[in-house]
Amino acid sequence: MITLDAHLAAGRGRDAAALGALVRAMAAAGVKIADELARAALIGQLGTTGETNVQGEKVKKLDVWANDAVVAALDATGRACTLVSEEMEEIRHRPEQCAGAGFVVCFDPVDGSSNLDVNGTVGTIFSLRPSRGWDPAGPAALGSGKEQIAAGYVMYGPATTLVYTAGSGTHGFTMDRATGEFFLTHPDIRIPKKGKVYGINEGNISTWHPGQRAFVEYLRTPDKASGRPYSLRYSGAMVADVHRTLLDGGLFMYPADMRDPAKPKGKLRLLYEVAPMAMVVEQAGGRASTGTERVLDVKASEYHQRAAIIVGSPDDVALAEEFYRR
Ligand code: FDP
Repeated sequence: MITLDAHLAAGRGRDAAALGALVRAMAAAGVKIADELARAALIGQLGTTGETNVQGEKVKKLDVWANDAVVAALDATGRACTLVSEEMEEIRHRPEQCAGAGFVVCFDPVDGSSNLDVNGTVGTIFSLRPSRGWDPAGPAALGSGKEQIAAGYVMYGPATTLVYTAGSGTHGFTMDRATGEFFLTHPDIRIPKKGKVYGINEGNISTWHPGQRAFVEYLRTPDKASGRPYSLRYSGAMVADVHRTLLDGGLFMYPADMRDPAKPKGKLRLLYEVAPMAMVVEQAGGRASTGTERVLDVKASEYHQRAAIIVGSPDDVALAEEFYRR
């Protein structure tokens, strides 16, 4: 079986070596995080630190620990010019790591933190953009999600899985727990054109756009010919819900809160959740939309900007967009 190392070594393009080093670093951090998660209840690593972050959320011990693990692994590559993390209010810019093929790495060390204390699935999401000519003074210079040259995630479930794309297909690897080595188990993933499952937090229904409400109502309405009703699955961790959607088809949605229609509010973060997952799914033949535009066209104006996402099978996402237009 092909290892992640061999797969990355076969990468082409002028930044392939640096890109390979950074994806390997994410895998190395993933091995450590998987181990820490498995022991967390035994070594006092569950629960919160007692601090509250800028978003007013309680900081979990494992969020901080995993952030440090990812930063250390990326730093060791010498290519991590700028780091943008969900767990760091400020970006971390290291000019000495920007020479040649330096990268902006955006990451969420533990996605789905609310699952941590209940032994649920969580993940780590990452996105790489070239730092060439980038002005660290402003996120606008990052451009849209189309500037990403690689993106992926590690999922800590019954098995630890790494899925990544460097712009030519989406590939899945499974970690051998005995050695920490990742093997290619899901080469060139192709998402089904249409699915049978949708994932969304329906508790938020009163805040949705009318098109979103009508679309979910449509998915729930029986009609044999079009394969309805769809089933609902929602894990509370974007990584787990997107992974299921990637393999089985259907939709994962976190739409905007439209209580003030003039100010739609997404929940998930554009740079290290929404844009990377959009690239991963598009590279597998899927689509990702905010409901009204392609996710990868959205430009960041803030590092911790939030955005809506409807991601999954191409026919299902296209239909969702149609409901938003009605
Ligand atoms: P969490 O807040 O637990 O870290 O990253 C945000 C995220 O999890 C996603 O992983 C998940 O899909 C979503 O939020 C869950 O939010 P709700 O609890 O509002 O459904």
